Amino acid sequence: MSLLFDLLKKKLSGFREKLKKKVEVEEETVSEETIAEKPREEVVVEETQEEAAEEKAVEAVEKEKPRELKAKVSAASKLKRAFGREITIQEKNLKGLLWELELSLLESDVEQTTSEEICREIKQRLSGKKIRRKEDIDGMLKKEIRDALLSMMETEEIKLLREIKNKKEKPYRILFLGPNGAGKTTTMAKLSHLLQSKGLKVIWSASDTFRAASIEQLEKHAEKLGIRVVKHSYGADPAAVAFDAIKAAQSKGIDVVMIDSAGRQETDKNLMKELQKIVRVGQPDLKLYVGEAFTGQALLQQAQEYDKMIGIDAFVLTKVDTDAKGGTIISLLYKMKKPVLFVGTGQEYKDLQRFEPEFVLKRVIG
Ligand SMILES: Nc1nc2c(ncn2[C@@H]2O[C@H](COP(=O)(O)OP(=O)(O)O)[C@@H](O)[C@H]2O)c(=O)[nH]1
Ligand SMILES: [Mg+2]
Repeated sequence: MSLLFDLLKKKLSGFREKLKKKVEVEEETVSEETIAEKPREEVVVEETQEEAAEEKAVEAVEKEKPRELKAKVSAASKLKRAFGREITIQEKNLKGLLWELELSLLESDVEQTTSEEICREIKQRLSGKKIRRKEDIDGMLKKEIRDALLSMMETEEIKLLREIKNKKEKPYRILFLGPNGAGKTTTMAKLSHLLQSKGLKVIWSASDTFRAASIEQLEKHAEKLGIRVVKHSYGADPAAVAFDAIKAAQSKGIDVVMIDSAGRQETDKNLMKELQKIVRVGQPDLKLYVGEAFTGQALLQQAQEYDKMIGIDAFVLTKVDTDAKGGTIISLLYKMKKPVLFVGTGQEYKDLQRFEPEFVLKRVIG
């Protein structure tokens, strides 16, 4: 790391000197008063062959090192120390920063094409931008990167509580989708706990009739939370269970039905047919895809397949308390344009947080 920084420092100090000289020459001939009257002049930063060679050397060293965007933003922004009146940022000045950003994104598990597009967007935002002397360039660069990432993560907001309360014909129906072990059942329990704390009544449909012990697992949670489970036997038709649960909710005035489901491979045709039938019969208001936040590219592929076959309205990303780097969430939001409602932050009922984009930014760019 230190070798890398030495190279960067050398490169930036050469750059600084050059700018300083240029500005000093200008300031000898132009007084402060005339500067005020004159239209602003631009100092365009040119790159010498020497600098280009250094850049290559920096890149070679960087290839072997772990990266930290936080440090790199700050290093690249030393551009600022050049005391020009106004500097126009050119594409070539951004090469190093963008390269670093892309690697940081990839290391945070952002999918390849998404990270390329993010970098392109940031290049567009920054190229040609004029920087005034004394401007906080560290802050400016970070803000541009933040803004670009935020705009790429924008999705339509779903206010779940309001939707549940506004639904005229009770119950509100939520179908939980996603691969085995992703955390569907646990998330169902957490979300129920949350809704119960808001005074809503919940009932469950044990529509994972495939995996051994799934009904018992549901019943254990149900007992702790005081929730009724509608169940059939293993191997039964999951859509029929959902149908019964909805009927039970209608007759008892229960606000929300949560439908569990089995998660095998997304390529499993029978599973997809089973889920399509649950959708036909159960008419869910919300199809919630539960995925593990750290699975990266695989999560995106699975979710796209589920979306094609079943349709997804929103996501819950679980296990962010483990090694989730956050990049998966960026790719998911960018590629699928569907909101992430919650993130799972542990195994307890309370460990469900509303998703905020800041949460990802903190992890990805510091
Ligand atoms: N650390 C952590 N573990 C979780 C989280 N959500 C679920 N789990 C665990 O993941 C495992 C599988 O969860 P489960 O709900 O059975 O997944 P399902 O097969 O999709 O229904 C269980 O051991 C859960 O306790 C989370 O947010 N954080
Ligand atoms: Mg389950």
